Amino acid sequence: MSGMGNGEHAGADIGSEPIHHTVTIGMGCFWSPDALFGSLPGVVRTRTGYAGGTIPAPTYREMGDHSETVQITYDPVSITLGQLLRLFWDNHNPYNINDYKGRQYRSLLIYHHESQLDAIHSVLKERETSPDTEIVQHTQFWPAEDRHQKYYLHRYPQAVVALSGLYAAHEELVGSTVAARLNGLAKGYTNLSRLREEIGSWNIDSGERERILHIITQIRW
Ligand code: MHO
Repeated sequence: MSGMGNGEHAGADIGSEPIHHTVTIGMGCFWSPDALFGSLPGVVRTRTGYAGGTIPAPTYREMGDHSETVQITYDPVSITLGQLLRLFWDNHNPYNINDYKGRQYRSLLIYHHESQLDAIHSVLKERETSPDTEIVQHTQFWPAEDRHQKYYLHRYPQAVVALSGLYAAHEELVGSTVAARLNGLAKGYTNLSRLREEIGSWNIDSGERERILHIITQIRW
């Protein structure tokens, strides 16, 4: 997934290939925002991880000065950064009174390209008060352990087993749009009929579409 950096903003026209953008957000425990943003049409991929600090190779137990974050890759034609940011600020408490959240849970917004600053400033202007969110440029993102990826989907082991038939590597499964949506479904941020309708509009071959629909229809959500 090295292709998720700044390079994705370069090159205005690469034919019909969609250009994806990335933003990384910290808004407390990363399980729920992984599901919230993963449920949204236009979000291509989510990953939980540690960012915003300096120690190398952080883990959940030894996070050091990093924060829990979700890295969101999105198609800016389908969903704007402004929409993502409104959801970000409307779905957590972005104030850190007396540092009660500590670094692990602080409100953090990491932009991946300077062109994202305009949207950040204009959404900030819409707000009545200015949040304590720290806004910094992306340097390094350390993916979290498997058990923290698509956390709510783990409640449906059948779904994970079925999906592993679609993806050769576990990392591919975790990084798939389908897993992001199903994690959102498992948490209750979307519903089955909305999801089926969306999958009907995806630009994938009909065999793959059938296999995905078959899997999600089999499971009792
Ligand atoms: N209160 C949650 C936080 C987990 S989140 C990955 C728990 O430990 O159950 O920080």
